Amino acid sequence: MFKWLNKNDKEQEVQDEVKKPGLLDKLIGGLTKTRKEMSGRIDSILSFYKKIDDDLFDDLEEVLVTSDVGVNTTMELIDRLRDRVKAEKVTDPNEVKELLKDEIKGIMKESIENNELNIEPSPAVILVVGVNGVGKTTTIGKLSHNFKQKGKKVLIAAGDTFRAAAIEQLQEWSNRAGVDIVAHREGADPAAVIYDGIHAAKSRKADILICDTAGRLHNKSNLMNELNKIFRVVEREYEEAAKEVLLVLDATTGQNAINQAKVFKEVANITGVALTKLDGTAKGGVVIALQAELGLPIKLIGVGEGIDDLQPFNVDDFLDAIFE
Ligand SMILES: Nc1nc2c(ncn2[C@@H]2O[C@H](COP(=O)(O)OP(=O)(O)OP(=O)(O)O)[C@@H](O)[C@H]2O)c(=O)[nH]1
Ligand SMILES: [Mg+2]
Repeated sequence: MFKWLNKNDKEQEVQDEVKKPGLLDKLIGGLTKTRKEMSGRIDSILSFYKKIDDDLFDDLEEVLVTSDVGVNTTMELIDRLRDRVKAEKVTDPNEVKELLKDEIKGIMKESIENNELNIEPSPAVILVVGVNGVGKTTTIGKLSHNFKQKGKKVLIAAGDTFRAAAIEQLQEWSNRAGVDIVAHREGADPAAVIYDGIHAAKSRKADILICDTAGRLHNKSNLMNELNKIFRVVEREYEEAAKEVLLVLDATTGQNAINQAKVFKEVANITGVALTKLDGTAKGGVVIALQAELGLPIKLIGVGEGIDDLQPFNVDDFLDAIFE
């Protein structure tokens, strides 16, 4: 069976290289673990059954739930799959995988119509939020690089003033990406940094201001207070800017990422998710839960630690990469 999988992987890679070299390759490479886990288990089930019956659906349900797809979404998917199998009079278990993939695409597209960052028209401000260590600073570095390559003028504000090292790390990324940064000292008021960032963005005519924030989640009201102060400054000082509140989540944490998303959704008007570290995990199913179950648009995905390892999220490419 693995031979079969490997062969298909290769064929897909060749096809994709012709279509879009680079990005898709990286996506397919980064999602190897998720593909083996989710798609591999689905293949085993489907090759085990000779006909499509309730047991087959039960087994599929279990794979989806244990892949962090989310219970409600799994139920809905299995229902839709049953209907589809019945309506199209499908009898061969081997045909079920393609139908499942199709239904997952459907459910993800129906939940969210638009996975684009809210950065048009310029100027725009992106507030990057999320708990410690999920990859906020790295994502800001990669994102700055991507925007710069597209000819945008980017400015970064070092709103994580909790540690000196956080400011230095962001400075390093700003050098790497070749964009300007506004920073204060360790311990400064984050809202004051954002204030300065906004005024610098205006005077330097930046297209996009990207703001780092500290990810301390001691408790919900503390987080809410800190973020609200920043949001108020942005509303008051940069009314004209397009606004994106980007929640960064670490895909390797699976269910924890879902729980963090729920908390942040309660305290902030999250407009998008950047899901990092998809390269190191078999828990890529979390993408489906976040978008279809929580209604949060996945806008960016991290597939490595390098400056080029951040991609816009595309449902079709993502599911093709998982389900090959
Ligand atoms: N493999 C992989 N590693 C990543 C990715 N994104 C971030 N990382 C790594 O995750 C670690 C934490 O990243 P940071 O950007 O410092 O995370 P942060 O959210 O800013 O952390 P704090 O500032 O401590 O709250 C670093 O070692 C990054 O290299 C990714 O997409 N893939
Ligand atoms: Mg950081």
